[in-house]
Amino acid sequence: MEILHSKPVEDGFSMPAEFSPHSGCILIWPHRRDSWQNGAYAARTAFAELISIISRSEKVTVCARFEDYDEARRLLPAGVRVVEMSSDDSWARDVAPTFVTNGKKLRGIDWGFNAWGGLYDGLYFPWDKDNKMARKLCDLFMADCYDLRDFILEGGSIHTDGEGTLLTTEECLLGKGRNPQLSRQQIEQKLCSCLGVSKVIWLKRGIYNDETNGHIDNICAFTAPGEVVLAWTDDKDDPQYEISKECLDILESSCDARGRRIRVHKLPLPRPVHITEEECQGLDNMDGEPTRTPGERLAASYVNFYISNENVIVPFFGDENDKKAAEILGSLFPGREVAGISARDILIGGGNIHCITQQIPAVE
Ligand code: KQY
Repeated sequence: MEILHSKPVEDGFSMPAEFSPHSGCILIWPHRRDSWQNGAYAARTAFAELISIISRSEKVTVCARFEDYDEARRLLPAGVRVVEMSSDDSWARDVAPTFVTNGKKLRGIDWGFNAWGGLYDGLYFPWDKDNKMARKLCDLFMADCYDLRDFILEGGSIHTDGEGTLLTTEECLLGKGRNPQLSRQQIEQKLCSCLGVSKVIWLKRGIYNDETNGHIDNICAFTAPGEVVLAWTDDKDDPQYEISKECLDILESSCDARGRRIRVHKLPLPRPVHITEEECQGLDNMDGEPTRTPGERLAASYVNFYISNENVIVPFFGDENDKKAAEILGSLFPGREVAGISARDILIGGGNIHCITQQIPAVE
């Protein structure tokens, strides 16, 4: 595996859309006791269910710490590969490589990772094991690796349509915790030269109370070139309303890289989800402090789905909108079957299905 210091675009590489074919998917077995309640046991059940659905149509690799390997191996289907790898937490979307291809070869991008904001407003310290995962995974997959460690970026903060357009949020990419030394224009330039896009659509903010500083993958996602789903509420008293309306206005007045007007499909949100006292008691303290407060609103959204080769796997929250969200996504992905996963135990960790997966694009 070679470490590359050029930029993917100058080598003819770009990032395909998630709805393009995959050769596999990477996840990390959850273990962090201040992220996942009850020693991560409940989350492990949800991860195992998700992994088993993805593995119907993709080769899944799960990274597990030395001390968790036996349990992961026991709980996961035989066709899933479990490899020992150290990690600080379990967000493959953000710490695994962003894969780029030239159609024939696969390469990975190793962005800098600082736990969603470093010493400014990051969520844990240290994060050095997570920051080394992208490079180790490139090695595992024999994919040459672009060294972009001087640029802080998480996979959950970008979505591409594979045809030159990228979606992101100002709240995240222009925040003080990532790359405060770079201007918006310089950040846009970096995205274009690394991912093969020529048009960046900047939404202002992500889901209300999202601790990632508003990752795009929780509020808006491409379902096809020129088409997106947007997390939506009609409740004007919900602080989310103003955020989603602002996104809608931007999207409806935007064209993509190929000049198409963006078509927006509203995906209803579940009723607000709040963490309970009992759930908080199941979380260990971090540096002596609780990581969540009883009653805190969690960043629940159906937009945080994963598109596998044969399924669209959607978080369910035990809400009346679970069915509606599944129906909408089913109509937008006619060739794939929608599968719902009871995702509360993943959500308590601060993200959802999309955040714990990283697709590996298929190449010839
Ligand atoms: O949503 C994500 N991509 C990651 C969430 C991290 C939460 C850490 N508690």
